Amino acid sequence: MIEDVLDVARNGERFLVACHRRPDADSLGSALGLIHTLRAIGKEAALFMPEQIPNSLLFLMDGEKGLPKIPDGVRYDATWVMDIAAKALLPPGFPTRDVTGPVVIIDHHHAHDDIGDVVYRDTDAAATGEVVVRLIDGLGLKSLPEGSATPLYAAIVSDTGGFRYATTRPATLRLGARLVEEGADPWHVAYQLFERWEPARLRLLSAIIATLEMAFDGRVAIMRVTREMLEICDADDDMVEGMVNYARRVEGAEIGALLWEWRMPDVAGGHIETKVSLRSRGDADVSVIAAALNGGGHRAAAATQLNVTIDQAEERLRAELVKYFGCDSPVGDG
Ligand SMILES: [Mn+2]
Repeated sequence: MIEDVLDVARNGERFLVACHRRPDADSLGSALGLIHTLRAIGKEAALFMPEQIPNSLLFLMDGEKGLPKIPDGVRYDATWVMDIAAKALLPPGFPTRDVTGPVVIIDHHHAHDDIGDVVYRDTDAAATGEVVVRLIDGLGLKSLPEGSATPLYAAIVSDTGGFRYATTRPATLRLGARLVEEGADPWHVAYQLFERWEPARLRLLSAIIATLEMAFDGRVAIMRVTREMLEICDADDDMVEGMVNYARRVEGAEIGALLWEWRMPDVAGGHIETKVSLRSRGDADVSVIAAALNGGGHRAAAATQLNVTIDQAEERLRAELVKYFGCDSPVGDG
């Protein structure tokens, strides 16, 4: 409940704020928004950031330094983790309980497992950034804390695809207006998040689009990205973010899928698994397909990771799609 969360903020003095693994704009933007909020009510707040921040999100940091690890002997009154639905998504090296204190979850996903001692999850919110604004209002702050408008605006713009997705409600747009009134610059944020692509990323997009295959009578668009493609394009994994949306663009496709050869960062020798990202335009529920493959997500966006080769992953995906549609993909389709 929101009151429990506000009590944590009021009663503690020193906080740690973390994002989910491989932070995105909502996770990092809401973390920074919360940090500015905690400081505005006179508390100490630090960002835990053990991973490299993607280039497209560096503008959010605005002089803020993340802690790659916790200095010896430091203890927190509570640790907040933003935009996280499952324990497996905690950042690498997340400190133990004696260091973190109680763990507070602020999120807008359906939870996959029990995580956190105090949980505020609003599955109606378009972004975790929206939930943070509710905390700001709940704490009775008269205006948005200094430095919070841009990261919170970025969080919402990113998770709504630029106020385009079905999660965009009148309240979301009003909140966007409020954040712009408080100093967020729409073009600056959109440019950083969506429009500023390195040449390698465009080359990678071109290579990914070249793999497009249509299946199930045009109802499914499947693309892939391999380690070889990344190497040839001189691209890195961060650049794959959002590529699956191009599969969803195909007219007539109800589901877009991207199969991605993923090098496990924590495993020596670079063990490779396959990530399967799924998108729908709203009619198909891809969370059902992802769940059948031990993954999860929303109706319109879901994913899983399989410890198999990319070809085996495609076979398993197609088998689930056969079950989902109740029909076979016609031979020669594509
Ligand atoms: Mn989010």
